[in-house]
Amino acid sequence: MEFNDSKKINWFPGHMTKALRMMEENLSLCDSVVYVLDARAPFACINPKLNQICKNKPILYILNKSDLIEANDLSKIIQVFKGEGSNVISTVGTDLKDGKSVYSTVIALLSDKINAKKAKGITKTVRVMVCGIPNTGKSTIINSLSGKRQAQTGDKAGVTKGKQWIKVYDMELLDTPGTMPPSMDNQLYARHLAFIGSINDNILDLEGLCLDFIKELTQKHAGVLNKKYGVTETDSPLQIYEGICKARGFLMRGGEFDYERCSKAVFDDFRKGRLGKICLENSPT
Ligand SMILES: Nc1nc2c(ncn2[C@@H]2O[C@H](COP(=O)(O)OP(=O)(O)OP(=O)(O)O)[C@@H](O)[C@H]2O)c(=O)[nH]1
Ligand SMILES: [Mg+2]
Repeated sequence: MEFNDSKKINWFPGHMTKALRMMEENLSLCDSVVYVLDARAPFACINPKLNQICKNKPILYILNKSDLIEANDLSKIIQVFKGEGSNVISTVGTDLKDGKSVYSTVIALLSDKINAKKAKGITKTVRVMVCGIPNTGKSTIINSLSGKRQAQTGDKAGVTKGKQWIKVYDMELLDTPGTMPPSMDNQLYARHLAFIGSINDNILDLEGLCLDFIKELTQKHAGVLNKKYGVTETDSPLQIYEGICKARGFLMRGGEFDYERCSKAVFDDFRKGRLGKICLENSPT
């Protein structure tokens, strides 16, 4: 089997144009922005279009899915954000305690504004827009923060379709659909977003991407594929791919390799943390 270089990745369906417009329209109602990133690829999760829309509001960056990376990678990433003067915390979206810490950090960030209102006898309702790339855990964090399953969640890109305001005590949170940049100039970042499940699998060449993933893992995370599938990492990426097919029994009638099933299984293993804690980026490229 021969693999062509995987195609340029770009995913910007019409509903994202609509979602970005909705965010622009609603931002003036909001006091701050909670910008949710996937800790496995936090720099790929920065959408310049979103930053442009939010530039006049205080932003709290959330490194979510921090359970899927090692603590030393997490601290390196936090240093990068802090070094740029950004507000940042890490979370496990499903953890109620982390939901509460998102709440208290936002309140602390806006304390001057809240106290100024309080001095005039007004209890301020704090409005927060929760945004980010698809599948980073925005709706999950809102549910943990509110203690109720109010926002729909799911392990694929594009679960939230429209806007939804959710009230928690004196805070109103705007859940928004995940949005991609209109064009992805950095294709390494685009591949990372594809690997972590932030791009709709149906538009991707998963078989070609799996080969890219194997190349990246053998170069930057030696030992991971050997440990999980028993393959020899000094082999070529295609031989490793075929080794995984053999190890997992992904063979078609006639003994041909079932690359498609294999790619789905490898990405499923990675996305669910079954390859171990793997951080694709702990600094910007
Ligand atoms: N391991 C892990 N999984 C998480 C975490 N937070 C969320 N998830 C899972 O990630 C998946 C996506 O979560 P959602 O909350 O639907 O993500 P979203 O950002 O709202 O996605 P869209 O609405 O599609 O943009 C779900 O399967 C969640 O259970 C986390 O901290 N760790
Ligand atoms: Mg959502």
